[in-house]
Amino acid sequence: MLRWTKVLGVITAALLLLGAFVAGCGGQDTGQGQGEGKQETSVREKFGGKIIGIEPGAGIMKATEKAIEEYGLEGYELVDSSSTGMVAALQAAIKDNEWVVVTGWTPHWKFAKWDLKYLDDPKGIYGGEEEIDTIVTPTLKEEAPAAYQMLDNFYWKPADMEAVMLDINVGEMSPDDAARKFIEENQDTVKEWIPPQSVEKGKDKIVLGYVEWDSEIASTHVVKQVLMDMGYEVELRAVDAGVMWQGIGEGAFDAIVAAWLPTTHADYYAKVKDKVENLGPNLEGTRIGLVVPSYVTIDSIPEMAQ
Ligand code: PBE
Repeated sequence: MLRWTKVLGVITAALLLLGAFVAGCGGQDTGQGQGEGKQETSVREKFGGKIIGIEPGAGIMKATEKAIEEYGLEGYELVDSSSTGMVAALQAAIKDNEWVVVTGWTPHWKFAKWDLKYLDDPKGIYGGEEEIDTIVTPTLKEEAPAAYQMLDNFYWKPADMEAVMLDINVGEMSPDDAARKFIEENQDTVKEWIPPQSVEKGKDKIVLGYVEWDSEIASTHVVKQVLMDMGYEVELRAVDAGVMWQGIGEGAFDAIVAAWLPTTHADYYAKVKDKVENLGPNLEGTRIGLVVPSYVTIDSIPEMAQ
């Protein structure tokens, strides 16, 4: 027979356990909005006092140093990393639902993979919309007229570049395979880049300099494959941003398709401007800035100082 004292005992024990559980949950809170004596976690603490950067030579790193100064973010450390390191930090934080702020840019496949947002930049430190220009060495026009014309005609849309980036980074294709796939699937676009047969090929080999940013891996490999289809031998040289600009300035490279202008690479460009030929944009509508997962509850860079 069921005894009431026993039933009451079980209920009491259950209530006590529930009470302990609720108290335990409260204790694990971040402390935000809690009673006296507990400090609110600052925005800076939530970000671990870090901004996850990429390679030191990138324009976005210089812009971020300036942003730290202009917005009074001295408590933050800008961490040197790489494009892959930045994405890995983003991925790890998102997995744990933690706050993270990274140097980010568009076009980039990370926006297709995760729900992310740019922090507003009211002082315009990161500049507005930009373009990516194609820059060649001034002798290329005579040395390889067909390659020169192809590079001059090369123009695509952010969505095109994103498709190639996604195949490489999410689809795990090699950059060359992803470039070939793009060419096969976009024959009308690619046809417009290739000059008529009557244009002279000139020298056999074309050297392209680039930096291993995801966006530039995509564009440079597409150009490589198209030039190869035109009968050129193409050598790609993956270097630092500084070396890329120096290389195109000194004629060590025939071309680069990775000039983010007018802001991101302004300093680099100013140094070589008179020694190169700028063939204009190959893509328009780029952006750089500080990027966070959408669940981060601040919306602007000045709020990072809180
Ligand atoms: N990026 C991608 C480069 C240009 C291309 C934005 C990382 C930079 O910051 O220099």
